[in-house]
Amino acid sequence: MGDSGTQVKSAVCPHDCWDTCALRVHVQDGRVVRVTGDPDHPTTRGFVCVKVGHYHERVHSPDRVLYPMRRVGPKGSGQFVRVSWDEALRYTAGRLREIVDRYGGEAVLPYSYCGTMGVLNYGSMDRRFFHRLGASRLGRTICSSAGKAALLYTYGDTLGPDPEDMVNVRLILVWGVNVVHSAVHQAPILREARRRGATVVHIDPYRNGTEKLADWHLSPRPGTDAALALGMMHVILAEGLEDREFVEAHTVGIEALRERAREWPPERAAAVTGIPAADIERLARLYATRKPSVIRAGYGMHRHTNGGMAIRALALLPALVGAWRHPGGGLLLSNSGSYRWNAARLERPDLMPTPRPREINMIRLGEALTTLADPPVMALVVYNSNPAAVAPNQNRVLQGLMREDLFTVVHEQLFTDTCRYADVIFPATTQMEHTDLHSSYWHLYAMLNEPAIAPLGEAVPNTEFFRRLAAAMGFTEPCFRDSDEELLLQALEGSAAARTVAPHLEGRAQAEAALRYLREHRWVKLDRTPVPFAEGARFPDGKIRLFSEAMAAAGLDPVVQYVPPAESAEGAPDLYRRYPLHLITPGAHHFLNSTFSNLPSLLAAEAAPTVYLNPADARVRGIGDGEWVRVHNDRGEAYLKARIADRSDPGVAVSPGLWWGLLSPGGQNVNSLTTDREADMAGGAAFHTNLVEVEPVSPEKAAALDAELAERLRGRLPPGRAAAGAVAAP
Ligand SMILES: Nc1nc2c(c(=O)[nH]1)N[C@H]1C(S)=C(S)[C@@H](COP(=O)(O)OP(=O)(O)OC[C@H]3O[C@@H](n4cnc5c(=O)[nH]c(N)nc54)[C@H](O)[C@@H]3O)O[C@H]1N2
Ligand SMILES: Nc1nc2c(c(=O)[nH]1)N[C@H]1C(S)=C(S)[C@@H](COP(=O)(O)OP(=O)(O)OC[C@H]3O[C@@H](n4cnc5c(=O)[nH]c(N)nc54)[C@H](O)[C@@H]3O)O[C@H]1N2
Ligand SMILES: [Mo]
Repeated sequence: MGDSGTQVKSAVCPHDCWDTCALRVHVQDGRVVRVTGDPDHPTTRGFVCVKVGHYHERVHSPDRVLYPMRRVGPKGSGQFVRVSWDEALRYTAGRLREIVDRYGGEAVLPYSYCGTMGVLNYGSMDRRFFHRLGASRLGRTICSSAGKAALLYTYGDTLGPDPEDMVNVRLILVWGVNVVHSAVHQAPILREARRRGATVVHIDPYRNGTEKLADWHLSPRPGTDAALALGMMHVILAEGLEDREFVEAHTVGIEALRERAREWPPERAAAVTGIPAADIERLARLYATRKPSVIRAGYGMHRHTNGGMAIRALALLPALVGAWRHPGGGLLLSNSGSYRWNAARLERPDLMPTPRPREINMIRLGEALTTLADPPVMALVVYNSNPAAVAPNQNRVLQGLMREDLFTVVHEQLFTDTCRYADVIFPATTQMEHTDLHSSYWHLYAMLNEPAIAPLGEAVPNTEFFRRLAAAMGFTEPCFRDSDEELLLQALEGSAAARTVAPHLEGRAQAEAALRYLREHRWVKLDRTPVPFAEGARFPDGKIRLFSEAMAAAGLDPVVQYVPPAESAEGAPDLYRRYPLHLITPGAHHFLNSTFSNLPSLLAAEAAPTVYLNPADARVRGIGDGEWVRVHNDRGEAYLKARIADRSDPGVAVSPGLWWGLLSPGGQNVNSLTTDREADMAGGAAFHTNLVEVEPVSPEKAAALDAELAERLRGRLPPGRAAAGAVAAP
């Protein structure tokens, strides 16, 4: 008990973020009143980001969906009436059955991503349900698939060093990760490493504030990182700076890589990246000689049409200089391979019909809804995601969601953009109201979340929603009755967490011991080697692939190559003449994708949908700071407020997102401009590969936009804060 009857409970942050924090939840009279960071958790260190510091506002937001609802007005009108769970389930099951009978199971498409990263609510009962139904499978590519594929091709696993060990390395390349906005618990580690003598280099076309944590900032043109890495490899190999012993013992293909690197003298890399050749040489020498070193990579450079190859190029660097020998060294893009939750038990792929149903890439949702036949998509079941706001090529997506004959079911916590297009909406619990297990793609702590408050309204977790839907569909397999407790144990069976807690036990007994331990201690640090690739890769022969047969078989360059981004001066000269600005669209400081984008405090801090322009680009277009602009390309348009700042080089515009369309002038956000083209590996998304033009708007239009934004935000800003006021500096 804290003061004045406040109870402090423990929880885990569920969001799709590197840091996966341990939370302290302050509860008063059954309401969450405050959320803080757990001081006992080694990477959370007692603080949370500005977003999660407002999680309580999300839990008790007036936007919460608290009861099942059924559409009454025309599609997209946002008119719904409350119905009972029974009625909503009966109606949904009836419509799904009709569709499956007429078109087959593949006419149903699930759409989910990482609204919660909880192991159970991310994927368990839901997957069983769709497998049993024979629904189309969803390719969950929107975030990390291209980069993970590159790691798998190179190392056979998605592992990196322990971030806590990074305080002891002497060189950190912070490459395409937005530390101050998207990975804030990396910041104290960078500071501590520097205090101990490390050099930090920040490589990003967007000066997002992370450069202030670094000794040196380099600004490559968007989508050119593979060329930068190839230039570095050229210098390293030409000057004999590679770790010969490591390369010989633990890699295959050095001759092929040597040949490729020879084609990339620093001058060529400079012409592509815009980084002076002398800087590329300096970076290469620094990288090869200052040891131990780590590349702290993010997903920025992989959200491009050539993003898989960008990560492939980065992944080769630590193998060349033997950076994997040292704790904290190597490359950290993802540690998700460390956890080994029992996905097969949870998801039951064996329930799927043979042959397996078709897979639909989630970033091509608009296309799938508007053009697919044999069968067409007739039902869409959305949970853990807000596709109307987060998916690329938004006009196409909305066109699909507007189809009168599409049956759309949404299970949500809040009334989002996607809810607007639903036929039935079901209420979902937040992390404060349900149980789950968590891993991180950054640190190595397995964590347990238990409810801090009772579910609000009639909300249920994803697991329960699909349990109920399965019953309504008449699915009788016992696995559709597994409780959350049972699912926790299934997830833990054979997992790294269970093996850490109870190495002397096996199977069920081990899982039970792990769950008991987590209930008592809340987290456990995985017993995992600090040097995952010190003895080579996770392939049967142990060799890191500098040359990859698997890449060749997939039609990729088996070594590594730079291909210009599909939308760029080099990659599409005609398009570039019409749309000469490269637009990148990373996460905003106060929002997490489209999560948090409805909260008054955070909306006030972001103030207006924004695009950062370089002063030179603004000047030639007659655009002043704080003015509305129209940003457009062949896919669509967005009205944004221009901020003129030296945050990017000329030719590069940055729009942090994501605003809800419901709260944006014109009703759409920046994804009306983004490409739904697939990246070079694993169908990944290319949110940062866009060419656009930016133009000023008339004073009348500007006044109308101000009025529209104020109207959309009415009642959402704290008292005294006008809409579209000064944009708070992140
Ligand atoms: N505040 C906040 N935090 C978040 C999120 C959010 O939306 N807001 N999203 C969460 C999610 S889902 C994820 S996956 C992570 C993602 O977090 P990050 O890995 O940081 O990924 P991004 O934000 O896409 O981009 C990171 C940086 O890469 C830069 N970048 C873009 N193109 C290039 C390029 O070609 N080369 C290089 N070197 N850099 C480039 C961008 O300018 C940006 O500063 O963050 C999570 N955390
Ligand atoms: N332009 C642009 N677009 C992007 C990106 C970008 O960098 N630029 N980033 C992309 C990336 S990295 C990602 S990961 C995707 C993210 O795309 P999404 O996974 O769709 O992410 P969010 O916008 O956070 O929306 C998640 C939704 O899930 C809901 N939710 C949360 N928890 C639960 C739950 O337990 N149950 C249910 N049923 N619902 C829940 C939330 O209320 C929220 O509305 O967006 C992508 N979109
Ligand atoms: Mo993501």
